[in-house]
Amino acid sequence: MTKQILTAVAFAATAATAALPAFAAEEADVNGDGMLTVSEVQAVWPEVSTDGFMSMDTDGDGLLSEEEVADARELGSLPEEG
Ligand SMILES: [Ca+2]
Ligand SMILES: [Ca+2]
Repeated sequence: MTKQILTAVAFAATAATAALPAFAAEEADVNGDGMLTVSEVQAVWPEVSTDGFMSMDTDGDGLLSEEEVADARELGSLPEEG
């Protein structure tokens, strides 16, 4: 029974990843520092221009924090997760 559940969970995770046009911010964060650089963003959202990135980077530190990503999603500048 447990094995069946684990298989189902693994399958669901694989299917979700394959179908996702948008990535979770944690997946985009290649170096795992909790912040997204312009290259990390563009690796998963190639449609985001550098200008677009700068407009999302509201405090201008050159990195998107989780909060800035959330704000960008609210404004529709970044694709929603899943
Ligand atoms: Ca990062
Ligand atoms: Ca920032």
